Amino acid sequence: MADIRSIVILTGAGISAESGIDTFRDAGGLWEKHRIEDVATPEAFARNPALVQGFYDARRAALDSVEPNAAHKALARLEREWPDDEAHSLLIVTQNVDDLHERGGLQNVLHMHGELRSALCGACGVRTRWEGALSDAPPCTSCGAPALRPDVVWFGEMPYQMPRIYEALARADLFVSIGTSGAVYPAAGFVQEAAAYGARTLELNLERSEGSHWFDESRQGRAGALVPEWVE
Ligand code: BJW
Ligand code: ZN
Repeated sequence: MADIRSIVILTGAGISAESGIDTFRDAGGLWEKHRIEDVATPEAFARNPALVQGFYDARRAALDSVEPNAAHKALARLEREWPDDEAHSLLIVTQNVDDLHERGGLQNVLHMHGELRSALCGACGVRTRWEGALSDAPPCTSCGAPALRPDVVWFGEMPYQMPRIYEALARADLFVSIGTSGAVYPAAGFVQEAAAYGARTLELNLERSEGSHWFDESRQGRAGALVPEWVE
């Protein structure tokens, strides 16, 4: 990687699969057990908040019994070893709402689809760290609005920090996508964006993703093996 100065890495559910967290679109994944329209849209939350809170409460509670895997740890190692000077930059963006990147030792990770261990006030936008269940839906301590919601980005909502991500994609020499199916926009479009600005692009995924043909190189296998091998 001697000629590489700026890297953007995008991770998805596949990087946490070996830790025991369900992906969305694989066989047995979350979207086989729950309909997107029932649990992952603002309309679903308005219609049936208890159902939606229950879905996220269970996934938040499940974080207690999982651990980061070799792929999370390898990215933390990359961050530690990456030169800390003005000529270099490394942005790790995750679509995941789990906290395994942080627990794997990563200092800086941008959660573009929010975080399970955070609650959001839909009225004033305040975000609060949240470990327990939200189904009792306490009022917002900041503005008094009746109920906090999970701090996750549902379909039809704007993912977090898009300007910062696009800026990094425009500067990147290398874009790496890890464990994501490439089915959800805007993240699925990052590869084309980075390539248009001249970055080399690499996919590390169990299988060829939907957008696989956009990458210069695609390696198939488990993230727990491919990521440490790539970081080496
Ligand atoms: C392994 C492995 C191992 C397994 N090792 N690999 C038509 C065209 C274009 C766009 C749209 C459209 N219609 C609607 C849209 C927009 C929409 C969208 O993209 N829809 C598509 C379905 C088409 N997008 C949005 O609405 C987004 N917002 C937006 O566009 O804002 C702009 C806007 C706003 C307002 C008005 C107008 C415009 C928001 C998307 C939010 C997505 N939210 C979710 C839920 C988050 C909360 C939660 O967790 O519940 O985010 S959906 C879900 O999918 C979650 C994930 O982050 C996201 C991506 O999934 P991911 O990570 O790729 O997982 P999988 O399961 O799909 O794939 C796992 C992969 O890993 C597989 O390939 C496996 O092979 C692999 N794998 N084991 C390595 N061991
Ligand atoms: Zn509020």
